[in-house]
Amino acid sequence: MSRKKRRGRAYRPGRRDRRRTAGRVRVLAASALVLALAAGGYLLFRWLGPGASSAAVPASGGSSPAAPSGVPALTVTPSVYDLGQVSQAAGRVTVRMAVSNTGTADLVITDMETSCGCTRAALVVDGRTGPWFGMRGHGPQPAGWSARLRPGQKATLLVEYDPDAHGIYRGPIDRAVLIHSNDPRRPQAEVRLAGVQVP
Ligand SMILES: [Cu+2]
Repeated sequence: MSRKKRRGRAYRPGRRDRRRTAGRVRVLAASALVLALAAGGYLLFRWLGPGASSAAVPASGGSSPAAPSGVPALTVTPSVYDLGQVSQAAGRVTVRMAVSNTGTADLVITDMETSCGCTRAALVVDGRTGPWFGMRGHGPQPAGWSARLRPGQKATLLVEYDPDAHGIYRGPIDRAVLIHSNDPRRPQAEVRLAGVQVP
């Protein structure tokens, strides 16, 4: 019964088709509006965006001014820090790694995390130490923090290892720190902490 009804309607041109056409026109108009807004937004971004602002700030590293098409690049040295022998009796150890923006646009570090509850990391930028980041779900994970490094700018990554975190432990240590940034080639850069825990 309802089948017949549907078939009947499908063959009858009229108000329904006009409505459908009007709907299509509306969809087309909405698509055009979205495209226009996107194009406008892009032009505004090119005009006011990070390229424009970093061009106003003299880049301390490169001789060429940061082009709008510049790319940030996070470099951390060393990529593996060997603690050697870590004495559990001596307690916590903190090491420093050199972080720099070797790219041609502002580097924005938005988050950090470690691979284990015994390890935490903080970034020192312009003499100011940021919050400590630990393992997701097992350590501090501050929200709303970010650090900006201009092209050529340097910072210091502090990594702290707590030998008491796993009770009495003897043996090899291999921990990682992940640095999340806008570096398109390495959005999650990993550095490692190695060593051997002894009494
Ligand atoms: Cu651990």
